Amino acid sequence: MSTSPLPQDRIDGHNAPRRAALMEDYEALGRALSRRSVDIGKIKNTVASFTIATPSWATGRGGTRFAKFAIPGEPTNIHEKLEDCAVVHQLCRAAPRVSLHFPWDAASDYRGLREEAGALGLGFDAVNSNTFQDQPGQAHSYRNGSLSATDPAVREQAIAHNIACIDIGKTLGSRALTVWVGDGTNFPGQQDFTRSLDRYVSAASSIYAALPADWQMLLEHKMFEPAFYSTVISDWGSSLMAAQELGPKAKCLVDLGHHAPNVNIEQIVARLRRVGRLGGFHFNDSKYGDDDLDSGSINPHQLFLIFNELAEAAASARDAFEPAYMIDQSHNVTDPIESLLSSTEAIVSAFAKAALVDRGALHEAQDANDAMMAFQVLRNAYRVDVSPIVAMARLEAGGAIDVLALYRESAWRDRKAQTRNAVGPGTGIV
Ligand SMILES: [Mn+2]
Repeated sequence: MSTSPLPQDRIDGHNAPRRAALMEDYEALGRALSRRSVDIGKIKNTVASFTIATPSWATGRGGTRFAKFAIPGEPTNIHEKLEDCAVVHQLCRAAPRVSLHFPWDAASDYRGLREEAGALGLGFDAVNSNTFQDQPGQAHSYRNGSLSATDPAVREQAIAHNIACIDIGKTLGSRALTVWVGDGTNFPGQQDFTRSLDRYVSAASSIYAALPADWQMLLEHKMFEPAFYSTVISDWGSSLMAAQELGPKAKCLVDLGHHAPNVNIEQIVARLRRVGRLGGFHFNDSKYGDDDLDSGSINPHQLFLIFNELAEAAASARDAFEPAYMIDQSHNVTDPIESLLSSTEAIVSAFAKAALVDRGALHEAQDANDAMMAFQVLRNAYRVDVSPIVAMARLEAGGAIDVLALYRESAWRDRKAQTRNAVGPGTGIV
């Protein structure tokens, strides 16, 4: 039985007065695209098939190293987080899976949790392990690292935790384990670069051995933070090296904020794809570092160029090309549901624009070394306002034409503030 958080009549009632205007915009865009021999219906169907995962931790207010400012009605447990993710999916119809993080999302009954999510219209994406902080009652501290720690007992504990995450994921119906470690150094000479990577790969191989046949292990790199001099999996090169040593089920996960400033991320996408090791994405935006700002809020053009590479890869795929897409942001100053809705819209729009790129014309211009026309092919796709396509795909799937307007009308957060426990002041990094 479905237990959608918002009544469908409310969504239908919201859409009714907006439907005619959307139809008008959609048809006008359809005429403009048909002059370029593009069938808007085909693009809309491609857009409708695009989905992204939401992370459970992004449903609560995030914080900085300094503070977290909670809002009334914020979720305080996994059940409430699932409910909020279901609201996001119900309105945007593009976020049907949730990515859990352990032990933050620990529950007593994972079979029951899977049923609960299913009733809300949700499934589960990759499970995420956490060896970057200590938990109450834990035998060994991760203060000196986890999978790359010098103490074998610490490494064993980190391996066991990752294997426990895989076991939970099996019950939930997940098919991937995402591993990011905070291991690294703050001083030159603190650790040997080579030996710490050796320890990481050796420990990771014990986790890899526990993966079910149809699972993937996604390795997430990050250049700095919490370690500020070096990290053990610092960049896509180290990540690829580790993935290749581990085996074919190990792939690289690209978090858009985990690079040096101005790095050409779209080229990294193409490189990883070339060797079949592009496992997935964590979407967010960045101005200075790992800012975890809302997707598309700072550099929507970069987001488009990344999707352009993904579309190129999908068009020339020799085998299944299904990268795991997830939002990974910290919502410090907004209602997290609003940020997830707005970010999903930005991500789906970038995907839609990339689908509009005339690949034949692009390849022709590239082969003729016509730099200007090659660029114009991308520009012609980028400048199309695809919002009628995205809204139409959403409407046809039962979602809202104006997601933020409907969310505000629903007074969801205010209503939840009456029933959910308050989150006290505290610090939070996520
Ligand atoms: Mn991430």
